[in-house]
Amino acid sequence: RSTHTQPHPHLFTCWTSAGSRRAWRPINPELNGDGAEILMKSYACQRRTPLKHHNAFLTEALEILAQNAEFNDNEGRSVAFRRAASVLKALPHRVKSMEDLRCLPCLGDHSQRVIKEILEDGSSREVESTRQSEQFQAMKALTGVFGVGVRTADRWIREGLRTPDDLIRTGQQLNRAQQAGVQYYSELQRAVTRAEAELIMAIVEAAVNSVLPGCQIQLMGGFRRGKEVGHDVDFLITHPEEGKEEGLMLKIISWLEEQGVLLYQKTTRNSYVERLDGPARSASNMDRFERCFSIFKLHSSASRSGSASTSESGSACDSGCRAVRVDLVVSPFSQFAFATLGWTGSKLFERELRRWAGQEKQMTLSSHTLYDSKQNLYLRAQTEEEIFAHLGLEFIPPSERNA
Ligand code: DCT
Ligand code: MG
Repeated sequence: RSTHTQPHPHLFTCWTSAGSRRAWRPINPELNGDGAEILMKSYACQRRTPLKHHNAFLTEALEILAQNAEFNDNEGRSVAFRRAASVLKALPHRVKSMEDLRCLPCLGDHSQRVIKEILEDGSSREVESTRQSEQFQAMKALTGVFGVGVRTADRWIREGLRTPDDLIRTGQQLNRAQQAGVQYYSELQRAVTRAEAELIMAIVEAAVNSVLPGCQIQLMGGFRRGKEVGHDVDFLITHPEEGKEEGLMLKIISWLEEQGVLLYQKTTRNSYVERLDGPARSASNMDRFERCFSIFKLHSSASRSGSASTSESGSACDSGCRAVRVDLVVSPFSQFAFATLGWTGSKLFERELRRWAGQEKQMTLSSHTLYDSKQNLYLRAQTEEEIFAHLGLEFIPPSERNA
């Protein structure tokens, strides 16, 4: 089988033999299975990635290696494994042999070796030894504490600490977020269900409506993409009259505090001013909206009550009540479409959108704006559809952004 110069840099089609004739096959994923190759575009934001897919047995393994690379502060390697996993999530069938991977983009040598071993032996030695390594497990446990990043966890591990209980036992200096993280550890480890997310939505709506009527409130992140569980609940809030949203977060927080809903909160104010900041993204890619990282106390019959924690860390509030991580973001109305796109995720989908904008379109995309460097102007948008159109991309609905 010979390959041919690609007709378009983002179309990964294969040069296939059809009798004596060789031709670019018009490829339709629906036709796959009768020998037709799959058309797989190279940026995740050009593809439809459903939540449920056919290759979890491979993607979970690759994502272990991605996570381990993150723990080792190796972002490039981590993204390479995540891109490989993401391509497999977009395949309309289960991978049965290495032949099925012909012509797929983003599958580097290392990812291919891992896939080959799993296909042949049922598991990958590298993945299994990573999963079982003390270093990996300790990093997972410690970065699983709210407020703890890779660098801090790594320092603690070098000091011989392994678990959140070790932090308490040895009397580590913890900041306020980490203290809450340790206190509610086992609660926050438990997946948040959609039913719980909806209960929290009702509380947030009550808070927002009572301090500023007429706001729009949207459930973001994984729940907007159709996930049934998440590690937190993300909300985006705006008001159709630009300017009315200023100072809104503080009012919402006061209301929630009065109701005794908050176990923890840290609010950062909106620091984005287009006129002063321009389109450049901050190094961390974080947006700069008014934002509140919080832990809600949820009383509910829908939320499973009474954590059966036996460890010192993680004892939640009283039984019948549950701690849940909640992120609140307030956006000016004119930036709402960009904020919506930026806060829907997945993280890889967002990263790929920004990479597409920069590399293919000479544009800068953030959760605030889209800037066109060739025309030297900001491209405005009222809807996500308009942003995809500005970027020259087919619109991908949230439920298919699970890259
Ligand atoms: N986000 C991003 N880049 C990051 C962090 C977040 O683009 N580094 C965006 C994408 C998703 C959204 O913010 C919410 O983030 P998370 O809650 O971390 O992700 P999630 O998809 O909602 O995952 P989960 O279901 O586990 O909460
Ligand atoms: Mg989330």
